Amino acid sequence: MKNTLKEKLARGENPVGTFFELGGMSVVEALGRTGLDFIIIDGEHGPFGAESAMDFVRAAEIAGLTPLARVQETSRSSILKLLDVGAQGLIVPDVHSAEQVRELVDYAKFSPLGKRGFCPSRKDGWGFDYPATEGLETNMAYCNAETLLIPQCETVGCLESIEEIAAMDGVDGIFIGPFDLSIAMGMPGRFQHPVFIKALERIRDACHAAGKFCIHFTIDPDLVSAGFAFGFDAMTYGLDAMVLIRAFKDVVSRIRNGASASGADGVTPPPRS
Ligand code: 3PY
Ligand code: MG
Repeated sequence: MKNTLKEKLARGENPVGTFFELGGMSVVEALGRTGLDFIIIDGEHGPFGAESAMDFVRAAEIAGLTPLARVQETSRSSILKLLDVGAQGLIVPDVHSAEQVRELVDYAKFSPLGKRGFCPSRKDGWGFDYPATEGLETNMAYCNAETLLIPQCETVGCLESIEEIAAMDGVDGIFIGPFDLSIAMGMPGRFQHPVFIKALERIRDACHAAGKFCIHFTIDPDLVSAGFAFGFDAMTYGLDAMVLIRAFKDVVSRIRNGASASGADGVTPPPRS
């Protein structure tokens, strides 16, 4: 299946996604009605394994969202399984070195880029979908191009090697983890600190010098546009659970303050006099 997130990035559009933590295919369907471009099925901080991720991938495909998945750990089987169930890109957390990323390329990309193990699987309709129908070499080249390997830059080791990592064949882009990166840099949550901003600039510039994309993450809705203005190619806003809580808190507080009772939400009729 063509990777629409990759196409949008290539066209210089500003894709926006969110972390999927709540579980449930109805949640994926609902997110498909929001205008978001991608979801990240979170196997690191979320509870999901490959089996439930497969169902969320299916739901995302139907809902018009690009299904990315964050792997639980940097092992061969974590990576292989999520790609085989059809995730169209992997976010890989807790990367510390270029060496480790070379290993990730081996796990995630077929020959000649890496050493990904092959078996007909859901990703290619168990051997019955294009490009499996065109032969193994075409299938492998197609998967290499259409499934994105995206290490996270969230450790000092990764930051220090970011130029080498971003330039590596098989690495499609970098995802910044601002929470862990700021913690690792000894400035937890101080996202406006000049040293932290310098680090963000370094990561962004390393990606762009290598012709790769750079995705950032924020839990502040007002910082999504600021992220694009800063030069990030895609933004991830929040977590589904957090956005749901915020939305209901807002509605409840408006109800308590009488705003919706007066018809101010444009939906609720004003009270009869
Ligand atoms: C971070 O900010 O560290 C992340 O990994 C986002 O989930
Ligand atoms: Mg992190």
